[in-house]
Amino acid sequence: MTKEQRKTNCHFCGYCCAFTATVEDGRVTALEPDPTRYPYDDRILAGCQRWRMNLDVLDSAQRVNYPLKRVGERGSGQWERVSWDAALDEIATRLVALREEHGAGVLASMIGGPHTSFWPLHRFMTLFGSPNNVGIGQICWNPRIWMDVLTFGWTVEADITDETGCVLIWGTNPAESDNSAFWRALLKVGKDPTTKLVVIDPRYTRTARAADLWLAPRPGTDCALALGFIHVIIEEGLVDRAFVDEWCHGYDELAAEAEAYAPARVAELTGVPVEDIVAAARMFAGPHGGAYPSALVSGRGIDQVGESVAPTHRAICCLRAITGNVDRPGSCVLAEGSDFTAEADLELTLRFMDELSPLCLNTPYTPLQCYEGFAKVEAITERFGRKLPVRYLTSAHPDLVLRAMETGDPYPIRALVVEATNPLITYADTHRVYEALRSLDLLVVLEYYLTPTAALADFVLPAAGAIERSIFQAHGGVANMAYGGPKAVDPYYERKSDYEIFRALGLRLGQAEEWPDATFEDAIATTLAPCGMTWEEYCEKGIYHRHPGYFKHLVLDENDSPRGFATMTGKVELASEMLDALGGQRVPKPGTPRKLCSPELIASKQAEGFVHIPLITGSRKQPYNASMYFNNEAFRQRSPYPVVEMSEATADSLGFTKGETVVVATDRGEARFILDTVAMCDNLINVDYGWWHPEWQMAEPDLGGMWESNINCLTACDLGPTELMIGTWSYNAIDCMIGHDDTTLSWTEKG
Ligand SMILES: Nc1nc2c(c(=O)[nH]1)N[C@H]1C(S)=C(S)[C@@H](COP(=O)(O)OP(=O)(O)OC[C@H]3O[C@@H](n4cnc5c(=O)[nH]c(N)nc54)[C@H](O)[C@@H]3O)O[C@H]1N2
Ligand SMILES: Nc1nc2c(c(=O)[nH]1)N[C@H]1C(S)=C(S)[C@@H](COP(=O)(O)OP(=O)(O)OC[C@H]3O[C@@H](n4cnc5c(=O)[nH]c(N)nc54)[C@H](O)[C@@H]3O)O[C@H]1N2
Ligand code: SF4
Ligand SMILES: [Mo]
Repeated sequence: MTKEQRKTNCHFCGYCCAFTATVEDGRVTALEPDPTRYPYDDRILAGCQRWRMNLDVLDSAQRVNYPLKRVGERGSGQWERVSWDAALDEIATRLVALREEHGAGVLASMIGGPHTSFWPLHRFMTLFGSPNNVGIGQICWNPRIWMDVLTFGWTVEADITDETGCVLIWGTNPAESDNSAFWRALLKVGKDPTTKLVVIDPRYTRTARAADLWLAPRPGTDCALALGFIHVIIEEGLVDRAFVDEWCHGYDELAAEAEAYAPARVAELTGVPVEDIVAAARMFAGPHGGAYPSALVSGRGIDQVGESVAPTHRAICCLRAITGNVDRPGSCVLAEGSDFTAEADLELTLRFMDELSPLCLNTPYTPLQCYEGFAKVEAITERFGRKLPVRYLTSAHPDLVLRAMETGDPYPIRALVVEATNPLITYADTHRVYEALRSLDLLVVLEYYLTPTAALADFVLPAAGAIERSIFQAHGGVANMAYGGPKAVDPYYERKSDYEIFRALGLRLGQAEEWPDATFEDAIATTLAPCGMTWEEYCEKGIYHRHPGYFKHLVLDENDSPRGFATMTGKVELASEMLDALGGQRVPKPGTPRKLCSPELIASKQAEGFVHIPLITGSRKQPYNASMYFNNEAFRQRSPYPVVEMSEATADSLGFTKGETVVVATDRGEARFILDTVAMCDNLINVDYGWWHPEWQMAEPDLGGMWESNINCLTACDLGPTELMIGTWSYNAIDCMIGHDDTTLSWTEKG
């Protein structure tokens, strides 16, 4: 018997904490936090409810351990265990036949949150010849990346230091979504009387509770709020004139736009009191304008508000710029591209741009989020040696991909690879996704578990998870940072890492030349080579990181002139020349919220006693993560059912009672929840997302109970009413009908 201690990492959230595994005869028998490696912090582990699950998940009875092939009707739950060779040979043969019949665009892929390295999938897709990668691109971080890049030439990070005078947290709730050093830092800021913490969120979250000032705008009105801050800062002479005069382009245009956003009007538009608008603007700008640096972090709350998403992010960028909070210590600092090979190069997309471009479905619908738009912006950032995360910034719009599946227009998409996502639960418009997936000729799902999505597959391929695969978390290459570490053991049973699976498939499709590294670890060693770190050093430290430094626009170029910003004008663009050139807005103007209830639905539901009300969905909560961890018994006991939240005053005035079952509906569909009352904006509801029953039979018609409390049965992703540069659809700031329901929710029958 052998017994060894091995370094490894957890991957139950994006933080990838370091652990030491005790390995006996190829099996992990114990796991202990590793205080020697990034990002060790005993408070993080104390606050984490998940890390002890690692051993159970590694050998859970519910894991898929062998390749499965569908033998019955699609969704019938009848599977045959097949060998890897049989599965991959058949998938490869069918893909080649489909490509011959319909062209390379016939294959699409879908991904989810940052659960694994997605570049092997995208390298496979690129070499196959298809640009049809659908993912979270338009609704998660991506709007921020785009607008940061168009305004500053690269993405911006908060640099919270002792000098920071104010931290503004906008539409993010790290208390629930990010149990990390960042949340710990905010708790410290909250307690520090010399640093102001401002939180902007319609709900009184744990993050809001830590704040000096909490602003609760009505969802989707944040762009008006940001323009209101800009208005106050200009009126009160708090603008950093020196920075604006020398380094900003389009100040007068922005000022003219902000003119119309006096606090009284903004208070009406947003529901935030005038005095709070003024106080927050003063706190961020500093008492004499630029007296101290301020940092700003935004999140998903403002990433998913459809038409308003780009202007909101742009207004926030302008707010940073006019207060001089750009690349100054303690403020908002421009990240740097990675010293190691960027994901854009690993995916090979840039190299095959010319072949992929003509098949790009997004052209001309979303002129920024498409291959042409990407190429225009990339040409500018490239001058500074920065490679943008192409897979996010070109991800195909789900409306267009679903349409190509449904109708064959403009060409048929007949096959789909799904990796580390559960689109029947997490993508918008479940009914539509369901019909489209059912209609496919070939659906391949790489998973840990038989999820509702996997239940519809032709092949389910068993994916290796953390501990049994190495981790290289690189944030798409927008920061000079990667972290993670080695696997402790080889995958259990016949599971394989995602890298192994796509390489094996690639080899069958004649891609051998482009997959020179036999293992993921070899591939990471190659990736790290340019920054001078070996794989062994990376495993030892758990991180590669280089701080980007400050005032980088002042670095002298070859002509001894300050190099400026990587934008069309070389300055921070308060008026965006690129958006203008693409047919978008030069300066930010708020859009209108997405309506999902037709007058007919409103009338018919009102007749049944329903109420028409604004809706936000999916605000993060521990212990779950999107559609994951519902199979954890302890979690289920602690957080037993999906909820709709509203304020007590709203419940009272609308006649709802805490604990009752309610039904929520739009034109797209409906779902049921248990009502809870919490501190939040009045006349608004917040609905959980991700809920299904992993313990139920994973076959039609129930598909793991996914129709009961799945909020994405109500949402939509159609292109028309979205933001038209990126194509962001709405998970927040939508409308719905809510009413009483006499049915007993299946979740409440248990126990
Ligand atoms: N209504 C609404 N919808 C939303 C959101 C919202 O707020 N509201 N949020 C959106 C956002 S921001 C995101 S990022 C998405 C998240 O959506 P998803 O990423 O689709 O959600 P998860 O439940 O995290 O799905 C992950 C699936 O991947 C599997 N998995 C985990 N790790 C691995 C791995 O290493 N390899 C493989 N092959 N599989 C793995 C898990 O078992 C799980 O079934 O949801 C989006 N959808
Ligand atoms: N526990 C848990 N943690 C997670 C995840 C998870 O599913 N569960 N998912 C991971 C992923 S994929 C992501 S992208 C991150 C997201 O992490 P966060 O950015 O923190 O995301 P949310 O909690 O969805 O949204 C933040 C806040 O935005 C508020 N909000 C909603 N609409 C608006 C609006 O119109 N304006 C403003 N100002 N605020 C609004 C909500 O009330 C919510 O409190 O979390 C990650 N961490
Ligand atoms: S914080 Fe995240 S990565 Fe760290 S132990 Fe918890 S779940 Fe795992
Ligand atoms: Mo996300």
